Amino acid sequence: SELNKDLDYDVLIIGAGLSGMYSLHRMHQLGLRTKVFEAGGDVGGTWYWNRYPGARFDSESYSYNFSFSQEILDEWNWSEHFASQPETLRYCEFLGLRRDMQFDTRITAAYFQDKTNSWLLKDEQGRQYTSRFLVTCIGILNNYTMPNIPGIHDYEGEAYHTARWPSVPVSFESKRVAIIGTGATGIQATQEIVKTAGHLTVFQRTPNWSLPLRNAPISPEEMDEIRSQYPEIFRKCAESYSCFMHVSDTRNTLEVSPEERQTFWDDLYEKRGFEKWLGNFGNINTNKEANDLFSDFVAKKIRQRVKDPWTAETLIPKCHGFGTKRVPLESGYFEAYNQPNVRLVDVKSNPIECISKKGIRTRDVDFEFDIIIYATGFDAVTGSFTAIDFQGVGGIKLGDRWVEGPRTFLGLFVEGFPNMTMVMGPHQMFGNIPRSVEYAVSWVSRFIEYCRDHHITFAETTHQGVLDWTEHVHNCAIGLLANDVDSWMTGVNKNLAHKQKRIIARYQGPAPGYRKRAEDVATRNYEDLIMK
Ligand code: NA7
Repeated sequence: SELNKDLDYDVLIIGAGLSGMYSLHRMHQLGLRTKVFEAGGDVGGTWYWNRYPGARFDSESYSYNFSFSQEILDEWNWSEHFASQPETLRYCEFLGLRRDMQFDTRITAAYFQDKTNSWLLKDEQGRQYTSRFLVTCIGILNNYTMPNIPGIHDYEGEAYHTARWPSVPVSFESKRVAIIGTGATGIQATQEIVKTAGHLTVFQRTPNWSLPLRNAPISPEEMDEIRSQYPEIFRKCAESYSCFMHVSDTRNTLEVSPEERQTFWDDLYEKRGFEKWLGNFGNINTNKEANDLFSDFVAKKIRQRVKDPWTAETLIPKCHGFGTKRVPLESGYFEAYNQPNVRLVDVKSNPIECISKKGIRTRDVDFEFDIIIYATGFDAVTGSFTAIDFQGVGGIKLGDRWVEGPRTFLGLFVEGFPNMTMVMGPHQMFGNIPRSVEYAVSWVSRFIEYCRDHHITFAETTHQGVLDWTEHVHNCAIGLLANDVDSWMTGVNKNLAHKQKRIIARYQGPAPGYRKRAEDVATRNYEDLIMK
């Protein structure tokens, strides 16, 4: 701190979700003067904002929690295999990481100060803060987007985006409810709201390959059993491709006999969580023929579950294969369409023309609604960064650096942005997020500790480092069917004019490979970076 005595803080952190909370904890352990800014009124990030009915984990609860504190592992009990949003928000609050957090503070600008090698942050109220280091913990799914449909503001009923759900309960009792969007969020909201709504209409543009979540309560005895297995759970996550408890089957889909394949998939279909995706034959993600076979298997299940043949066919994706987008997990989603008060509208064949004062007007039908729910997604990954005016050395804008897609070193550093590290930045390992967060935060805190101990006041990635990492990320993406499909994972958001082109937004190689490369940099005392 002696080095930074003219600055307000040693470290500033933006965001109080999982990344920001754990970063703060590590900075406290280092005894650094730290401040966290959070736009929301409390901790939780994703779990603070996404309070929509039905919001819950698709990761096993006990693979999602932090592993850094034995005390927390001993004290916290999960009540379900896949916890709901209220429980997860309680978990975030329970962590007790609020000291040095400033809530209701939206950072609008972050400028690197060349003369002092420091960061200057500005908030919405015009207040300013300076520090040596900046750690961005702004999430990958943060800036929600509204659909680009005319008339949204004309609507006179209740309207909500799922990512800005009010804290007061919303009643659907005898209401006519519309949901636009059938991603992971729309599917979770639909299957919950259908339980109480008077009438529900789902507006679908693209169907998704969704599979049963198979959630179940956790009894106290079972929780004790899980607790005793934590080391094993975290070991599995550390070794797996994308930090989940599931390991893919190395057999080639096409070399397994049809009977054996059918038995394997029938068993898999009964399993919990992402096992059906991540524990599947690995080559369904790379081989179109293998992918088609499993997609057909899932299509048959949808046909068995949905009574009306038109609805069933409309709910089956035709233009993308299974698992090429994030697979939403469901609990009774398909059966919801068997209820007489539920209707599916295919906006591809019957497009939405506008939102009217009373509801939604499509080409064929003029609908009236009491409530419209927008489950229309996010300006993902890079959107969190472009929402803030980041300026690096010589006033260079981060947005300008990334016009052709993100370019980073390890997803942690950006060229021209010294002393700034990103937790869950583009081209970083995502997967089961908390596992990746724990690693990235540990890397960042060891790096900041090193800088402190070696009186380093300037640290930046090299141009070559960025070239090499960007090339590596692009190489890891080769052959994965997911990159041939529009989704938030390929950076596409059809509601945003500048996001119509696919990019490689995330690192898609194995997580252990990511950690090995990042660890090598740390072990070699960060000599890959320019340090002064
Ligand atoms: P997603 O997965 O981006 O889904 C957004 C949904 O909204 C998707 O079905 C879109 O259809 C639909 N959408 C968006 N704009 C429109 C318009 N204008 N008209 C009709 N339909 C529209 O976001 P989620 O919130 O569900 O999930 C994000 C992640 O959060 C999820 O993957 C988990 O990791 C957690 P489209 O597919 O673009 O045709």
